[in-house]
Amino acid sequence: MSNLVSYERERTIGVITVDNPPLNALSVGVRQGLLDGLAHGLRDAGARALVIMGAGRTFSAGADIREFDRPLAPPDLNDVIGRIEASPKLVVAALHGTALGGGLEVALGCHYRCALRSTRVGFPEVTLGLVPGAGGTQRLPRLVGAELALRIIASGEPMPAERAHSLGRIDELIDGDLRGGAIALAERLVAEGRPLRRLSAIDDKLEAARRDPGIFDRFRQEIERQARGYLAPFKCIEAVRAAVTLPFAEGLRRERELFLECLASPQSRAQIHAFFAEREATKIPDVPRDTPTRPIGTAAVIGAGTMGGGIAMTFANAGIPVAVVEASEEALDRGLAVVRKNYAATVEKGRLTPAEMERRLALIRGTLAWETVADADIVVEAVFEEMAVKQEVFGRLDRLCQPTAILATNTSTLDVDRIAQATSRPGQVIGTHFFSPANVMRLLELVRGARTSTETIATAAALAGRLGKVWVLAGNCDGFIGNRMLAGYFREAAFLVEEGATPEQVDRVLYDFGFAMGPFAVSDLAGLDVGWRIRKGKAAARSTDLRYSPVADWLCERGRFGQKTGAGWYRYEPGGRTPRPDPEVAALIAESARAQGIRRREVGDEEVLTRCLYPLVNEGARLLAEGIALRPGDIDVVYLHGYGFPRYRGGPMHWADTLGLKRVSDEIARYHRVHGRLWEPAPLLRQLAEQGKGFRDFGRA
Ligand code: 3H9
Repeated sequence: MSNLVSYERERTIGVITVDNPPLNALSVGVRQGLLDGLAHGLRDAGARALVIMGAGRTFSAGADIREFDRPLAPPDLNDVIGRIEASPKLVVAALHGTALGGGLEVALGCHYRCALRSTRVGFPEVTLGLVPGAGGTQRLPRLVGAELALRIIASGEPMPAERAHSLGRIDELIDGDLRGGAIALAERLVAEGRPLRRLSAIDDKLEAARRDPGIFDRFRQEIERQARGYLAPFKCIEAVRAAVTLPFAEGLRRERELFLECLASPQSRAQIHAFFAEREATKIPDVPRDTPTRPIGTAAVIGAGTMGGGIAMTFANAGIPVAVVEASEEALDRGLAVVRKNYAATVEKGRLTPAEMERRLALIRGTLAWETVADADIVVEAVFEEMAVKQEVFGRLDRLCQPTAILATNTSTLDVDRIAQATSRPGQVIGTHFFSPANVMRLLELVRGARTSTETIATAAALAGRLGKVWVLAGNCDGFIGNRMLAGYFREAAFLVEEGATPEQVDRVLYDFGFAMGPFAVSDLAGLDVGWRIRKGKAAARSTDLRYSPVADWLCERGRFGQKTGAGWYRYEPGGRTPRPDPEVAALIAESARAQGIRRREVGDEEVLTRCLYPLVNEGARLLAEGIALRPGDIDVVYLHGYGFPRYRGGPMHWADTLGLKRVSDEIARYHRVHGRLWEPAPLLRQLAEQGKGFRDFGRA
């Protein structure tokens, strides 16, 4: 027996246990171990039935994703599962923690399944750009019907054991001792002479779909919008269709073809990159996992504006009581009314019960009394984006808060160190840059000031996890990771329209690339006035010899703040959200081009794409060289979760790697020659390109 899988007998039941920490991924050794364990159990004359289970915290997280960058080594998981299913002795899967992907496929190969109530089961392959590849798409429809199987497989959402039990995916729920319960179940099944239920041989549940093959097209239409651009969800539909239209063995072959096709696709590589990048981002070299953290029992938020209200909801959603401090009764009432309205909208959509809404609202306490912050373990400031205001707030917080409290700022552009200077505890000051709407967007940029302590970082990181956020640590600079990179994206979008593109064309190209919206539609949604205010604050510092597009400022001067005023880069019908081209905007753009002596021309879509996206890559390279971002993957995580970069492209840095840095670097050098200093190539990008390397090699010797 391999040391990854063990066999032992208890009374008349042989127990095969997978022990491959941390999550019992089905690596090559585990697959071989399962075969050996099975053979052992079949040879063991004293064993009348077998149980397969996992040691540690989970049954199995599925195939070992780290093996996917090389050819799949034998034994094939399909063969392992086929052998389990063909076993002449009854086999029970005993699940706990998670049974995901290949793990669930192993369980479906067993004749019966039991699970602890806390177990979650599912097929997350689609989130990795894959279809289940070891029989999941063939056996699940035979267990629950094709229609439900489609939903489970194409969504990738894991399901709690109780629901899986009610659907017949799990035969028995067990409380307490899983091993004992599974052994007892196996004994009972044998005693009752129950049949070996081989899903490959059952197909009565497929009848409904055979009678109504239209379910596949209907499902395709249903997910088309949400899954726009992704390959895998549609391949999942094909695989389940094969379960309905082909005999089991042929269906299995078809599933494998589809799995391999997906595995070889750039999309899957991008999504697997995203999976590992998200986990890697939480590893900070000088903040090891065992860094002490402070308990966070209560919080306070300063400011009840859009951000403050959203941040307060985030705390309440995680069950953390939060005080919201405002300067005036009116602002407080307005802010809390928005919070209530947001919750009510969620209740209306059926995603929250009214009782839960009240419970969360009860955790949010509005107040005008600053002294309330004295109770908080962390205070998040979300006031007006101006240094003097922030410093005044932090000075006050420093005087009022308990000495151990963390003081966090939600600034998106200002210098965290200067804010920290207003306090006597710069070690406890950190940037927590939430994205709007803060209660919805998953990204949290934690910004480390020069003196932020490792304990403060570890505490904020642990809190971010409790708040359900994906977090990335950024160094302190203007715009941190996300917004600093974004400046070039918006800048080039504005230049492109001056040169002859239209806002509709630019937005269409980026939409087709996979963003939910292009830059102009996003600006109109977010409101143009915020950026205008920030630009006005920085106008004096702006270099006059650099090209600057005044069109956004002109729009604001005309009261065109975007959707909320019915006009911005586009115009909107009263109450409408559909952007319509506006001749007034076209005239302003033309005027700006004239004033700058720009000869307008036809701009190709490819140029639109590279002019908008290469600045992200170039600035990303600078952030890496400066140490503001620790890893290219961190930048990708920021863009995937904060800016709607399509996950199937992996983030800007991964995307650049897929194009090849030579190509990106050459093109940036060309833009530099044509457009000047704003396109100065980042030395790191040039260097990696010259060495034939990618960002993936950054930091590796
Ligand atoms: C599949 O099964 C294909 C088959 O259909 C067909 C095959 C032919 N492999 O997330 P965590 C690592 S595709 C390798 O922090 P949690 C992870 O990177 C697979 N490594 O824990 C991390 O490493 P590190 C379908 C894996 O408790 C460590 O384990 N399955 C795998 O927060 C801890 O992970 C999936 O897509 C893996 N399968 O969450 C499930 N899984 O410490 C993917 C994890 O070095 N996994 N690692 O950073 C998950 O969704 C979560 O890990 C899980 C636990 C929810 C299970």
